[in-house]
Amino acid sequence: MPNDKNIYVTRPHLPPFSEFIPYLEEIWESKWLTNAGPFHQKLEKELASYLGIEHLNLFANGTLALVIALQSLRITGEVITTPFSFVATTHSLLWNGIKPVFVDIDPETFNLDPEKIEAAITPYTTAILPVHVYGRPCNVEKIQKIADIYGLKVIYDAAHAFGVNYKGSSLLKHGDLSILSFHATKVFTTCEGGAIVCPDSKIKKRIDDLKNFGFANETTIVAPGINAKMNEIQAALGLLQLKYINRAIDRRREIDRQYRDELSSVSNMTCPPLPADTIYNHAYFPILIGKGYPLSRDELYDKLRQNGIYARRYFYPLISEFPMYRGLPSAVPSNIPVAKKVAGQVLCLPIYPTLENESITKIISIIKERR
Ligand code: T4K
Repeated sequence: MPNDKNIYVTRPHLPPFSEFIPYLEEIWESKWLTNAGPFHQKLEKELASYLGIEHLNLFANGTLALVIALQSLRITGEVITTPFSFVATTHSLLWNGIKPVFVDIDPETFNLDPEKIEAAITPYTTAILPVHVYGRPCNVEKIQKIADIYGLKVIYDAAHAFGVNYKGSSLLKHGDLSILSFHATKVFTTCEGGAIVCPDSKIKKRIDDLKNFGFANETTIVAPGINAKMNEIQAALGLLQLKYINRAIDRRREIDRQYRDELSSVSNMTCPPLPADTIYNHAYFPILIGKGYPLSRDELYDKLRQNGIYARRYFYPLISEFPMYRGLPSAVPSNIPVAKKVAGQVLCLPIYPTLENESITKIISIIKERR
């Protein structure tokens, strides 16, 4: 259980409670609690407009959004993906009876290395499932080029990439579909929640059916769909969150700058540079601990914990090391050496809008203290 004195890797940015009450009153009054109610419909529209995308389907969480995204495009066989992510990425493949094929990551972006994708394609490959890890854009151009040559679908796990803009437009416009997470730990939250971003209304309708048991209308079931709907209370929180989201991201940007200014001079420790051509959401602040730093990554992690600072080793262990994946031929460490190295060096520092300057100073001074 969180303790107020501790500093966590993240905290949800909640709007003033008093402003949420009128939304709750409206829900109580209407007795409309779920099944694409008015707040749900409004949030889908407002999010699409805020994010600069065509269509968006709200979900109960990001994992179900991933599972349904794969189903909506009828993905089967093998899918190429990254071992350096949260385990939900590949669990969504197993839930669809699909075999994950791990490909190594790029040491700069921490995302799938496009140069290594082609070698992993087999006659069974139907799609690529890259992740914009920490909200940092994948090499979307190169990935699309490979997908076009081999006739593959691309579904982006954009769980961390809310609001990220790449080369002048939403990063979420790339690929066939993108999924978002609105979990409590994310830049934009509805407690639990998620979305699929899709380019046209036809696929939106199919996704809407799949997340509602497969109902196309009152009497027609078109697929063995699931219940993955977002409820009205979550959607109302999302609408209120949207009013504060720009300020929240601005504060994250300030914190990022402060860490970067203070930590970039620390030797044998790197703050990966901000992604190029990107308006970033500052969802995470990863640092990499190198060999000459006085402590190992895990020793620094422990030292911070002893001081009440709960930094996190996202994403260690690699997904490919978990029991349900480690037997796969692509999970052998020699196939994914960069991912293995980064997972052993990375530490994500606390970053969230209500993180106080005093706490930032404390974190920086512990990292700079060379013992
Ligand atoms: N794809 C990717 C790439 C993802 O990263 C995720 C989720 C998904 C897909 C799936 O999306 P969802 O189905 O979750 O929508 C967290 C989250 O549970 C998970 O959503 C997230 N990625 C992952 C990266 O992080 P944990 O196990 O690290 O969470 P936890 O409970 O340790 O929370 C971290 C810190 O956040 C706590 O120390 C304190 C703070 N916190 C957390 C919660 C839940 C709060 O202040 N309030 C809260 O309510 O997994």
